[in-house]
Amino acid sequence: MDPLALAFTAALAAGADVPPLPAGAAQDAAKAAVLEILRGTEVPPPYIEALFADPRCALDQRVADRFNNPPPNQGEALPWDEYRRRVVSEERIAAGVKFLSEHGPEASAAGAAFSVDRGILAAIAGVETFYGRNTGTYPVFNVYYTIANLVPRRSSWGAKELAALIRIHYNDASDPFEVRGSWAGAFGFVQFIPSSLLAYGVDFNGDGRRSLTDWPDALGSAANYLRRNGYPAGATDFSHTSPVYWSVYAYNHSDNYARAVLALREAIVARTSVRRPSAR
Ligand SMILES: [Ca+2]
Repeated sequence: MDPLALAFTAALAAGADVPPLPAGAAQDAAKAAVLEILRGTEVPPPYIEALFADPRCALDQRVADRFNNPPPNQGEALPWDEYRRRVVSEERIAAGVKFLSEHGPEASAAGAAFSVDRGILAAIAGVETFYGRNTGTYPVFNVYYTIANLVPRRSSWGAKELAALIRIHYNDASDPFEVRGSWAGAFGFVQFIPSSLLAYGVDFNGDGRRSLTDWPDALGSAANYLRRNGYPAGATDFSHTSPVYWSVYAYNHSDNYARAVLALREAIVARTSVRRPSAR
C-alpha cells in the first residue's frame, strides 16, 4: 500500500473524516499528474496549484469504496423487458411530455442547430437525470481527485478527467468546486464527464460558460455529442441498431440504455404529436 493510501486508511481507522491532503504534499499523485497533463496548455500552473491547495479539495471515501468494490452492473444485466419496465415508466413518459411543454423551445432550438430530433434530447435527459431532477450530489472535483489518488486501476483516467474539468473552468472563469454529480463523475442535466464537455460542450445560451445545469447548454451539448458520434443529420430512423441507436450507444455503452432512450423518445413523441401536431 502506498503512503497516501496508508494515511487515508489510518485516518479512517481513527474515525476521522477523510482529510484533505496537506497543500503541496509530495504524495499527491493527482496534482502531479494534472500538472503534467496541462503543461504547455493555456492553464497556468499557479492556477492549478491554487485549486489543489483549496480547503475544499479533499478525498472522498465513498468514491474510493464504490470504485474499489463496484456494485454489479444491474442495468446491463437485466433483461430488456425488465429494464424497459423500470426505466421507460409511465411516470417518466408523462414527465417527458411535461418537460417538452416547458422546455420545448430550448429542445427545438438545440435540435435544429445540430439537425437532431428534439425528442431524443428530451429522452436522454429523461433517462439520465429524470429531466434534471437527479443530477447527483458528489463534488465532481473531489470524485476525480479521489480516483486519481486512491483507485489505482483508474488513476490515469481520473487525472485526465480532473485536468479536463480544470481546463473547462479556467477557460470559462467558473468555479470547478461548484460542480456536483454522480459518484462516477458524471454531472449536469445530461450527465457528461469532463472530457466529453471539453470536446462536445457548447455554450448555447451565450453567457460565456458551458454549463450543463442550463437547459440550452445541456441540450445543445447532447445534440452536438450525438452528431459528432454518428447521428445522421435529420435522421428519421430510430430503430434498434440504426445509426441513431449507435450514437446513443456511444453516449453510454449499454444496449439497454440506448434502447430505453429510443423507446422513451418514441413514447414522448407519440403523445406530443397527438396533442400538438404542429410542434414537432
Ligand atoms: Ca452557457
